[in-house]
Amino acid sequence: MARDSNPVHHAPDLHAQEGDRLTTAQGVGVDDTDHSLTAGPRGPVLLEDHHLREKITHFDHERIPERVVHARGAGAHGVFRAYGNAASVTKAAFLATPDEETEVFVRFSTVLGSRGSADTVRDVRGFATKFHTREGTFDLVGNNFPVFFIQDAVKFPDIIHAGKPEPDREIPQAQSAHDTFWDFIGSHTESTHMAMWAMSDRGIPRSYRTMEGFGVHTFRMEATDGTTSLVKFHWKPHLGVHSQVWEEAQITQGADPDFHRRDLYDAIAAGAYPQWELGLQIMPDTTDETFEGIDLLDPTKIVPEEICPVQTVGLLTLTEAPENFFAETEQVAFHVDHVVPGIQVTNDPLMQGRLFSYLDTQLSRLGGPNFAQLPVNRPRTPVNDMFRDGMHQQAVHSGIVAYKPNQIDDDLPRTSPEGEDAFVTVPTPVSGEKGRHHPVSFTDHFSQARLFWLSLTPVEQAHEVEAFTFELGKCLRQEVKEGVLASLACVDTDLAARVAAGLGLPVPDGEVPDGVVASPALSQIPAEPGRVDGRVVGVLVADGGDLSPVADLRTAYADENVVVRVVAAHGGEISGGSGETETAERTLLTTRSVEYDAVVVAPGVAGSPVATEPRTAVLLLEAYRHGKAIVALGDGDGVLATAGVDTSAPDVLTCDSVRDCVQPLRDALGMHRSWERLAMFAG
Ligand code: HDE
Repeated sequence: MARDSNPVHHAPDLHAQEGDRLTTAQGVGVDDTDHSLTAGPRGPVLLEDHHLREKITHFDHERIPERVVHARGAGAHGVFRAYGNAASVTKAAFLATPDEETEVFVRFSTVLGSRGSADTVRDVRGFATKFHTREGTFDLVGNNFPVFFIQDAVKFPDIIHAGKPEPDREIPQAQSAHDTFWDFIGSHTESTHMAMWAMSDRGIPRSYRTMEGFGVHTFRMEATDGTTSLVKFHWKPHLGVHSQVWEEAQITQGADPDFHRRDLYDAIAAGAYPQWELGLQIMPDTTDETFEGIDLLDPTKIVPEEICPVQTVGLLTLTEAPENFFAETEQVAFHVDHVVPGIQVTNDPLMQGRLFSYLDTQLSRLGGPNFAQLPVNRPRTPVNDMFRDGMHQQAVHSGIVAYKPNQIDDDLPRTSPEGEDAFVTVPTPVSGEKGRHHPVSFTDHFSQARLFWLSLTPVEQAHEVEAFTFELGKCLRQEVKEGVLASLACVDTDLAARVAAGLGLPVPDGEVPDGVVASPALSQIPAEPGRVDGRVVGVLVADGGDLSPVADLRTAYADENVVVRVVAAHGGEISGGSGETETAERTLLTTRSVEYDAVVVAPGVAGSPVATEPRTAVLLLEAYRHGKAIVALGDGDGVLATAGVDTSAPDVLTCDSVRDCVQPLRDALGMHRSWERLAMFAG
């Protein structure tokens, strides 16, 4: 999509920079913006220099408060196309109308870190989507996990205070591996299920493009005929659900803190548009709001896909990076209560608290009540809200009437008569005694944590054990570790024993729930190779070697948008043995294994200084340890052996020619990692 197709760019009334002449904020031409006005060449700077003061004053106020959570994020514009099959459950036009296209803006984020923190930390990821529908704005403010740490919004400041850097020394940044976080988790058994997700591979996604998304709470949908259903939202990535491994995530934090951001923008620039299908789990709207014994108002519970399949109802495609990070990604304001006719909130107490929080925080973050007028937030439908004035008001409202009812203006604007689309709350009955209740149906904190554990494959379980052992191993206080181990002992005896062994602590007793059935859909390991779009293959080449594999691999994977990168000892041009040349895109100094999903060693590297350069061994051994496909072409196997890579290990491919490796390499990429090799390391 061309640059000027950015919808925000073309929003009406947008004051952009205009013309080619430098001016002051008042539009007066500036003759010199590099020298302050002084009395004499070496004299004092004069207060009279308006341009100097205006320029610095504006600069001084360039920063706004970062989000209190989800501060680090990246966004993109795109389009959502409805399949139309959701019409039986919702009257929301953007879902119910076949082929209806709706402009969207999506912002992905981490939760704990500051705006400048690294992308690949272990954390939950935000997945917030603003649908600019023709019936007004719908925001689906979700995460990449389907559950949350707490059941009641009143606990949100507590969990966030516990997870943020400890306030005395403000460390650690963007990390959950510290005492206060695990102190909270150990003393809140309802957090155990979410902690299992956070310690799984899901906590360290490979890319935003390979994350699932979830609305978490149960919503109520209303169809045209008035029938209602209880619904959970899912985003299913076209590329499958893939993660980094922990050491890789840690290396990435230093080697490329912008890894996910860059990946998102690069994919869009390359035309490999990220895509997700929107899915719904549709359940009957019963008076007890439960499904198969699961309380649908409890945000620490999932409904396994095996008992309520996800039905896909539309396709999201991200097509354009923002033109300006601040204007769009930083100023976008989502709200759980931005819903359109056909979609309603429920009494989930976590959701109810969120209904208050988002607008409240945005008032201070965006400096007043008029942020809905910002281009990225502005509804694409006419707005006639009768709100007036306030900080940063952009509109020049005409007329004298801003109240209802009125006689002066024929009582305009009118409210919507019955039958015309307006948001009308479904009249659900409410009764009960006022009080600070603890519903009995919210008290089972371990059976779904166990369900999650049982649904993982052995290698994924090994990663879970490693993550708990790492995080608790970073805690300084014994009672904190013991508190969490006590919860793990109620999830699974083997899990608790393995983590305890790693920490050198005794295994506590725990009562493990009976009769829990696994949900295979929760495992990330694909049954068969998936799509490989946007996957990156690094080809290690040397001067005087054979460079033809670079072009051959590019040709072989051209249709699938696989990126083939030339890695060499030095920058500039590399000359092959037969006179061919390639430009080095990365050098051993500027690259790191984390950039590649697979590494290929070209023929001829073996005899060159590249083979014995220590960074070559680092590159290859990291790729090997992280379960990535490695290909040795021709004499490349010698390079692997020198580096210490076991050439007989799974998915270490030795091939005479590119032709022989194209299919096995594609399959290996499609499986994402060599699970067999990772299982070997997991012991
Ligand atoms: Fe949020 N959350 N949250 N949250 N949340 C915010 O709103 C809050 C929760 C989520 O890219 C804040 O504008 C409370 C669950 C995302 O701009 C704030 C509770 C889920 C984003 C806030 C929760 C989310 C936020 C901070 C417990 C998944 C980033 C800045 C009741 C379903 C949106 C802002 C973006 C942001 C409050 C729990 C998702 C403070 C009180 C559960 C994706 O209002």
